[in-house]
Amino acid sequence: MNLKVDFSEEVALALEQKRPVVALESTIISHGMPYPKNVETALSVEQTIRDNGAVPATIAIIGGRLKAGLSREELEYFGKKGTAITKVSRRDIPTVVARGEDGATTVAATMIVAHMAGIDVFATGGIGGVHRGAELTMDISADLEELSRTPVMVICAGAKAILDLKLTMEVLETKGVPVVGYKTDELPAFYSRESGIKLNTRSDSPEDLASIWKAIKNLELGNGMLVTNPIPQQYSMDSKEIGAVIDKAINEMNSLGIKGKEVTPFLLDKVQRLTGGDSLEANIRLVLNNAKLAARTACALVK
Ligand code: PSU
Ligand code: MN
Repeated sequence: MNLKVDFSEEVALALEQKRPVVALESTIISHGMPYPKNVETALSVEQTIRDNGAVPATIAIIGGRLKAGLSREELEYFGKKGTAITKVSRRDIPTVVARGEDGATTVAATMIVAHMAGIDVFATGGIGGVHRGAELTMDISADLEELSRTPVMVICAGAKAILDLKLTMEVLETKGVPVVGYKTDELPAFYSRESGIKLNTRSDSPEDLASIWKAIKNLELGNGMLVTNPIPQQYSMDSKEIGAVIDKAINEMNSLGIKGKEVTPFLLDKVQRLTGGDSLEANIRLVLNNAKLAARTACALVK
């Protein structure tokens, strides 16, 4: 019995039988994509995980309770309410729980709940990181700190160029987070496969990812691990084109004076609007690709 987390029946049974489980975040649903594409995507991500032999556990807070595994109705609720739901990172968890409120969990908060639930593998789209201009604003996502202190493997497609990718990599290095390129020597930049930033570690199979993960656990290092899985070639976007759109979005954000936790959702929304849905399609494809790799890695882990 886990007193901290409420499990769906499917997730509880899978964990009890030591079958592979993959955690998923809920901020990507409420704040990362528009309705109804967000709900459609959440459902197909869950299906992809099942098709690849694992059980999906979408993480969220409902009525002040930490949840692992949401019903279709609950996914629909988060998708429909969108940004009206509180975006919950580590610092927001106690308030939302104490007040019995609902919350959509970011990468950081999802890692925390996944760890409490006993789930090792977590698939998402992109992580938060060091924002451009952070030398003045100090805007560095709590996702990076969490990767250094919570033992969960996060599988993503790199990070969006709304961030300063070089500084993001520096902070991850300082904090001792292994960043592993899946079948690549370079950090993928979310919408495109290349960033020009070399990675220290490359892995070419789910079994190898699982073995690196087991070393972290066996040695009790206590930190997480970041796997960066490039968007499939056929969906990859032109990085110059998307770069220009991102510059425009950042200028608009600065002129509006948007700060703090609103920054990332504002930029995600702006970029999607400015590219007329092309970037949304790429976003969906890369999340599905990450879900597949996460499921295969979770399967390799229980072998
Ligand atoms: N980047 C994306 N899509 C997302 C997010 C980031 O490409 O949906 C979300 C994730 O939930 C991530 C959060 O954990 O934004 C980071 O927010 P912040 O920068 O405020 O820490
Ligand atoms: Mn921030």
